[in-house]
Amino acid sequence: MRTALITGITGQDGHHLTSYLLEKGYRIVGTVSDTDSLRANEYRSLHPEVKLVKADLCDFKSLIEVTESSNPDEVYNLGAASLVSLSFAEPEKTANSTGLGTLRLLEAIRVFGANKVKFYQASSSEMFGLVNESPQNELTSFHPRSPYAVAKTFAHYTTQNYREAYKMFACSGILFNHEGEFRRHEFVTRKITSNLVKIKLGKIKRFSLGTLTPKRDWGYAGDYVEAMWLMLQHSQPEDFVIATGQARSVRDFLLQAMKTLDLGQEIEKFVDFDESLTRPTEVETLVGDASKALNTLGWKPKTSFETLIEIMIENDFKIESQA
Ligand code: G4F
Repeated sequence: MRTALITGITGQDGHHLTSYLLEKGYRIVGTVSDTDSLRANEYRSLHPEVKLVKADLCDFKSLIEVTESSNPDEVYNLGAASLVSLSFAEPEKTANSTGLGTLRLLEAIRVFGANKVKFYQASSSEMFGLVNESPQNELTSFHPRSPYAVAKTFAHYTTQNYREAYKMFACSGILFNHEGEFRRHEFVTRKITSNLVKIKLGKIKRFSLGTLTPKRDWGYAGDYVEAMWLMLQHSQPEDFVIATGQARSVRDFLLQAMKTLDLGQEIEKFVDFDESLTRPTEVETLVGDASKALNTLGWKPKTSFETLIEIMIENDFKIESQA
């Protein structure tokens, strides 16, 4: 039986990756910074067979201990301070967990047994930032526009360096935005679906958003975790862009969600603009070219933009109807 060690296991991708790997017969160990937190308890109720261990990306000793005690074949580093907007308020914390945390984990694996363990780093399309070409692929240069993206870029290059310096099987998936039923409410897609469902149910009348013009390449998180696993089964460690290849604006997402809920197409009826939700440096458009993943790993996205929104709305309907 193969063992996977997953950091950030209680996050969106952790939930999807857990289900995916359990179906493949893996033993899974997940790290959490607090074993009694609400998120840890929620996770445990969904996946009671998974062992949660207290470890923190900011604490090297805990990473050494969990690597040794779990004795993993594969390590998925999904742990990060993942809210781009919050990273402007907490740049040092972000750099420590998202950037240096990856270095600490790689170093723990190197000390433990670099040749045995395969390592996956959750890199982000945010690293492309102020893009110089579209769509973005594995060779596109980075121009990060937030403390989050700067930290992710550090982690990406650190992963590359451990691969080259120590011959580790270490690779990065440069994932474009991916959403779904486990998305936290702070991200714009979930904020839109959950608030529109509340409006549909008569619970609220309006909600606020920042700028609606930025475009993102939105896919379904359930499809993207398959790509993470495929990267670690490939004959050699390489980096891959994972994306749908289609850019949609926040406005497009909002209008499609309103359409799905039969709420018409007049945004002003429900949404206020809130200046405080804008960012000091915005990323205007991200769209990925995942042809390397298709040609090398045989991966392609399965879920359409419209179906993704239906999945999220159906899930929010279930939650909000019971609340
Ligand atoms: O949903 P977002 O916060 O996601 P963002 O910043 O694109 O980052 C996400 O995707 C990355 C992959 O490319 C991940 F690495 C990262 O961890 C995260 O998962 O914002 C999307 C867009 C932005 O342009 C933002 O300015 O939506 C805009 N927006 C407009 N109003 C808003 C809001 N974003 C949020 N979070 N909240 C708003 O009210």
